[in-house]
Amino acid sequence: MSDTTTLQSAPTPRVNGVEQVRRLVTEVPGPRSRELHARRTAAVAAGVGSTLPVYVERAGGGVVVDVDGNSLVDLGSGIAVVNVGNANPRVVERVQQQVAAFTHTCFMVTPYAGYVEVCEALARLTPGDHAKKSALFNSGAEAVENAVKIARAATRRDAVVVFDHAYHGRTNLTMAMTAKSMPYKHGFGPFAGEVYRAPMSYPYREPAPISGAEAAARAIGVIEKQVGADAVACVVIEPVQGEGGFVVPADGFLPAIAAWCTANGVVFVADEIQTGFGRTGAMFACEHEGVVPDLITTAKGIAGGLPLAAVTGRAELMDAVHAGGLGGTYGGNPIACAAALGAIESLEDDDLPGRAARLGELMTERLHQIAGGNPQIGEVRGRGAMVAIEVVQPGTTEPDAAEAARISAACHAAGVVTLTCGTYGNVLRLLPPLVIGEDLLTEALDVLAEAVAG
Ligand code: PLZ
Repeated sequence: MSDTTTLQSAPTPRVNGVEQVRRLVTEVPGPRSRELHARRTAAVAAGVGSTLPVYVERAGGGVVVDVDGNSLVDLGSGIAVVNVGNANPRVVERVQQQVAAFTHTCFMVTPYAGYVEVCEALARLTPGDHAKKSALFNSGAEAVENAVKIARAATRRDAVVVFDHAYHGRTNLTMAMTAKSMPYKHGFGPFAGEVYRAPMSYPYREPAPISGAEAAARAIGVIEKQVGADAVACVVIEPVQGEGGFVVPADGFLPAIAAWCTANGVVFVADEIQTGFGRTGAMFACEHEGVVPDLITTAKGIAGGLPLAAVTGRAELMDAVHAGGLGGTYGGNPIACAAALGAIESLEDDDLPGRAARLGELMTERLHQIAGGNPQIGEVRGRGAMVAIEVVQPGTTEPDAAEAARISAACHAAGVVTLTCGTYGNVLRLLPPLVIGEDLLTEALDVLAEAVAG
């Protein structure tokens, strides 16, 4: 190597043609984004929001490039969707082949192999070694709706139990199952009946420390008194709550709820729509506590950005539904299935669950360091590459949504895409693509540190 080459810095890597850098060339959002935003405001319904109105031109690895040429670090993954990275090459290749072969026949009319292959992969990857079957849908909410249909058909019971801070979707039944009123439910009732809410294990917000087993006993007490065990078709729970604030229940909570379900003929449904496909450092979050759900709902990370969702579960439960009772025009669309097969291949071949664990350690360590000097950070929590800070009034546990919004906005202005969540709107969450470079993630955390410090 000559002297001149050693003086040059290593070229920044590219993924999908996207340089893996944070680089701002205009203010955020820039003029082109603002122009598009004005058109959008005239054409798109006001009820559809956007966290950060920069309009995207290209994305890959850990970077999103906007129409003004700004490169932003992606700590959102399109809400935990592009775990394998945006336009992941394996996804792109399979989608391109499929889209050129046929785009749609409807699995319910003339089926195709991709759907079957995705269901085979789900049977292999989801927790438990029992016989499993799956049905495919388009969105997370649709998967949750169908899990409830299956549980009701299998048990011939009506009641659905969900938890405080839960998020399960925006359709009528899933709005009823979602806890938070504004913005998800406000003004949209009446909601579906036979949905009951039990207290969650939310360690940071317990008035006094209680164990996972105690929190489960509290929830079970509510269910038995207010619903009756023999009326319950299913208990639906996110193993780590997503929209509700990245709430990680105390150890032992999930296994105790699952065991109670088994003992009472209740279907235990894990909603792994946000936690699934490597995000938490395991393929599915239930695995951290050895919980084997009867049914599991998946979406988001399953197909690298194409709309696909699934219900997977015990074959005898899945088969309890009469022929023709499950379906939909687009469920398991061939292009979405091709994308899923590419995404799953990448998750497994590149050990992305392992990478999630590593990225999680990196983020958690840094966030604890940041929290040390900034008393508005009440808690750092999460699992794997699903981590968050809960922002409070210093010295209290009083939620401070305005401060969380300020920190998030400061990150946006500096070219880092961050999201907030939580029942109280005071949780800043980090969900990087699992393929993000560690240097880039570290740089984004530097930006976050500065944003927190103000
Ligand atoms: N279950 C656990 O996280 C979707 C919602 C974004 P859909 N979460 C992101 C928003 O504001 O609409 C989600 C989830 C869990 C179900 C869903 C619903 O999945 O694909 O958005 O319907």
